Amino acid sequence: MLWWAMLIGSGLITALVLGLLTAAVRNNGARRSERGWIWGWGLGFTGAVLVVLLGFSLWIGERMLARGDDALRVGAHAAQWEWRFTQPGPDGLPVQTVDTLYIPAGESFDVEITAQDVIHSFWVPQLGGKMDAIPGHQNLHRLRADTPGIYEGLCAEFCGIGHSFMRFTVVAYDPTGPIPDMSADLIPETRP
Ligand SMILES: [Cu+2]
Repeated sequence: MLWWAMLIGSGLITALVLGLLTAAVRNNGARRSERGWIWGWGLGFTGAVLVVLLGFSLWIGERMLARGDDALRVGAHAAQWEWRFTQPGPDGLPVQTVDTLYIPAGESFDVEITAQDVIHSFWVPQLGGKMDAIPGHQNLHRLRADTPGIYEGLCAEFCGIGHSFMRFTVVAYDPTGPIPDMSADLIPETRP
């Protein structure tokens, strides 16, 4: 939603600039009031668009912060070179998986991001921004998948020779249906 608002806002300003360029190229010598252009369109219009975008992004950004409410919590633990995820299993109890995170679609969830060895970075481009995974420290990151589907994620911080293997998958399932079969991704020692 923020992305679309930014696109519309910057599109409006780009249209204004292109319109002015076209007018300048086609100018047949007629002089218009410079003052009106500068104050009205140059400052008034672009300023209004930027203020609306700023207000909107503050409002959306505030709602995107992880906070102590009752949002679902999952864990993402980075290590050279894999991700270990903790999330509710089929019977509601937490289970650990490797390189695949299962979350319900349509609701916000917080990821507790930690690291084993060096700094990694958790990133699912389609769901939101990046968050560092730092050894000895826990970062919280709020995300949300609006529709069920499979979202690709990756480590976004160079973390050693196996860095490019640190890709993972987020499976967003329909919360009204059954939880998908996770058995292939369960960590062997935690397999029931
Ligand atoms: Cu990494």
